[in-house]
Amino acid sequence: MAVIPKPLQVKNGEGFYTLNSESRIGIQPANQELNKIGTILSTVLSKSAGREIPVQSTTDAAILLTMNPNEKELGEEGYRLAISPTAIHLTAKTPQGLFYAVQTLRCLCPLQPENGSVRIPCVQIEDKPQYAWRGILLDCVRHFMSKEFIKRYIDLIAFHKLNVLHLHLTDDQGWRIESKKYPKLTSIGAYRNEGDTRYGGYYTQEDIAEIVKYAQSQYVSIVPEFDIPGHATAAIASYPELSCEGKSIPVQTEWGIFEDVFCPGKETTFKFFEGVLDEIIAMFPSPFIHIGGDEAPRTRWEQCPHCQQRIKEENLRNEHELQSYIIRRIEKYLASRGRRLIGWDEILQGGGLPSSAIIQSWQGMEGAITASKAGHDAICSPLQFVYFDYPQTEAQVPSKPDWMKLTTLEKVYSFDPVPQEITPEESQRILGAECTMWSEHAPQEKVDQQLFPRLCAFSEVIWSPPNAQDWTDFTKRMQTHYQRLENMGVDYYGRNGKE
Ligand code: TNX
Repeated sequence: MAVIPKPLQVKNGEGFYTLNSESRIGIQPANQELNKIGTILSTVLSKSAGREIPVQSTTDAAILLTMNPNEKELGEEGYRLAISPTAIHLTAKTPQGLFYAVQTLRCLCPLQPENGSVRIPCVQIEDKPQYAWRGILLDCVRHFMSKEFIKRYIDLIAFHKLNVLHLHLTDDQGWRIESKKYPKLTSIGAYRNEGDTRYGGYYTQEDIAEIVKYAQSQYVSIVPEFDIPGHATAAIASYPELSCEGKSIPVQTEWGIFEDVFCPGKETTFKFFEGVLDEIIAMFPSPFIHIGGDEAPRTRWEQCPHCQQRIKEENLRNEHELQSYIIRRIEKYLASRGRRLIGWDEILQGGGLPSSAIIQSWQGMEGAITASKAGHDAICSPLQFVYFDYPQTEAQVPSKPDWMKLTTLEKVYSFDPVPQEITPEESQRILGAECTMWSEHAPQEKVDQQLFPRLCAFSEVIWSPPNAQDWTDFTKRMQTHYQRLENMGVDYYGRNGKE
């Protein structure tokens, strides 16, 4: 049985359920949401069987999807899947749990029907995830990713039972989201010069609505990131008054960290933050908004009379405290609108952060350790384990200094999102983990080869309990899973599906 991520409990049975001309999918209760899940299951089974397996509002069907609010021990995302020679029962407390039961059933269907018959092995599975936050970041800035591409990724991550898609939407090299209030953010900020051509693109508010809706149908929540106060060149190129110097600068064409950041000395900058955040809040229903906070040089602030004035007026000791002043103000603003702030681990610098702010730890696990000890929730994205822009095979390592970045499949599989240094109580604040796909060196056609198969290992280390994790067993299951990826057109390892 080659299910990835590995389920919590599996009891193998005898024999098979064989899809036949009588096979029907029944749903209970008969409501719209379950009907949608029934349709997803019908698509999977019909494709496998080569004929339509219909969905009906009945309990009298061999394949039965049941939602039962009393199944408390399954939690919000767990499910039970029982396959016998005569029936397939999928049970959960929530629609999301049923959706994951369907994903597991997809892994149990044969890759190809044998002599035209689809046989599904008898088994009893009870499953639920270890962590609630199972995410991936796509950087749609350094290279733009089309709406269709994002939707394809929503399918791929949901199949691996991930539930958060963090979209990195603003940076030095582009601004990728339409603002009606600040139209130059896209008319200027969405494009950069690459030789004689203009490279870029952005999502309209309608595109975002479509992506958000699609993600909801796959139980994926989209967390938008608007990077403040650094990685701001594209915004400053659009509205130069947002920087300390107010000089006109182009959208960046190089990768790196840049000194022109937002000017927190001027009130107009905060007006801008709030205006953009209002639009982001209206577009994304997620309770969480990511405001970046990473890699913000303080050099301009040191020279800026507005910033120095702010430091004085607010009794701040230095520019680090000025950064935390920004984050605190934004946190309050978001909280007043019912949203929680997430920021990269740099937002801990300068202190004074309210405990409701969530820390995403990327420079190792230190951010998560400090955060959880200080009462913050944390998401773990240590670059040593889950930076999938780093090479995954020796062949992908471009040059010597990059050897330390080599992050093999086995290394990803060894990742544990709970740092050793924290107490069991503090570990409750580790919401989960997120892998990242920074795209400086990955235009969208190269994203598959960076993410796969590492995303499969990642899904297992955050879904399955540590005692179910076993590298040898995982690599065996992957042999079947590679064929599934191939069937889905995933270019794992950049081999176009060929080992
Ligand atoms: C660090 S992770 C960054 C990104 C880069 C990435 C490249 C983080 C908060 N900042 O801006 O794309 O490294 O690996």
